[in-house]
Amino acid sequence: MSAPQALLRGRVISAHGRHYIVEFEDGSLRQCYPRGKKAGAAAVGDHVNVRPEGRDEGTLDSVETRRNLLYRSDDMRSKQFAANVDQLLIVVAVEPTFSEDLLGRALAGAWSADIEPVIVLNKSDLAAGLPAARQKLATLAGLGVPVIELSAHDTNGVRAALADRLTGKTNLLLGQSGMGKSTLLNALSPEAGAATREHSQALDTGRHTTTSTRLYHLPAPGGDLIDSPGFQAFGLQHLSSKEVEHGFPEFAAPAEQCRFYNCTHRHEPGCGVLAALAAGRIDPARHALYARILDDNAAGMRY
Ligand SMILES: Nc1nc2c(ncn2[C@@H]2O[C@H](COP(=O)(O)OP(=O)(O)OP(=O)(O)O)[C@@H](O)[C@H]2O)c(=O)[nH]1
Ligand SMILES: [Mg+2]
Ligand SMILES: [Zn+2]
Repeated sequence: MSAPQALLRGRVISAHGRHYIVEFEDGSLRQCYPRGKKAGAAAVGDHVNVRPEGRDEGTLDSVETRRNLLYRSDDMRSKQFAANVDQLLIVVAVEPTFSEDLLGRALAGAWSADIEPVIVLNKSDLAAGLPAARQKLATLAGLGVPVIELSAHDTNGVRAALADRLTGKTNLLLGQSGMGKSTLLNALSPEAGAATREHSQALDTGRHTTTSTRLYHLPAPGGDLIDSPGFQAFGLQHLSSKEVEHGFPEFAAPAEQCRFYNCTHRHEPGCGVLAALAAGRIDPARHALYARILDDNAAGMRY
């Protein structure tokens, strides 16, 4: 009987249920399965230790402590998007219409996990709808979130707008289906483009939709980019009320004026946030979203 092989450190580049593809420092890949429950919840982007089995398989021995984990959780299920993310690229488009509710939730998820968010407004070539899309993003731009307008079909334009921003970072593409996440990835990395087809499913419309999350390496100047399937819900039930509040950075300064230290900024007297809302310094739609997330979470706790 031969001695067990030493552990190898790698990074999860794709996850399908409890089956992971892990990449190692020499660029080799192994299909890995968790051993026992302890290693059962790795996410794309996780650094893991793997015991090699044969030529191209392995068992996941442990998941290293994460810097952050972006995830969503609704009543029935929760989903890990990715771990150890430096920058979140939330992709919206001129068409099809995007949901401001989902966008606000994704931003709150990023801020509460201390991940830097950027909004990419794609399909700027569809000029007729561009002013309306810009208008929908005006409040968020006013909060200081970078909004990058581009057309994923214009490869040179995409590289000029994004390549430097992505360098040296792990970047996650997130957004509703059809916004152009995979098209953007293809513009930044033609090699990744070929691979994305394997992770997609053809729809009746002739479109392809991404079915699994995967990390790709970008050509020079470099960086990693994670493509993910479009989301249709973005519950934040794993967040405490204080963490939800952290997802609304414009509340921070006015909240210092609240009379009660545990103010929820919804109906308390002497609330600095409600005062700022009444004075027009906080956007009503943002406050309504904050209240909706807290209501969802309170309802979720009753199940
Ligand atoms: N006009 C125009 N169409 C675009 C642009 N970018 C992407 N599209 C089209 O939008 C459709 C959806 O693009 P995808 O890249 O598959 O969108 P996705 O966000 O990856 O969608 P899911 O994988 O389902 O989440 C495709 O038909 C693209 O050709 C753009 O800049 N302009
Ligand atoms: Mg896609
Ligand atoms: Zn308050």
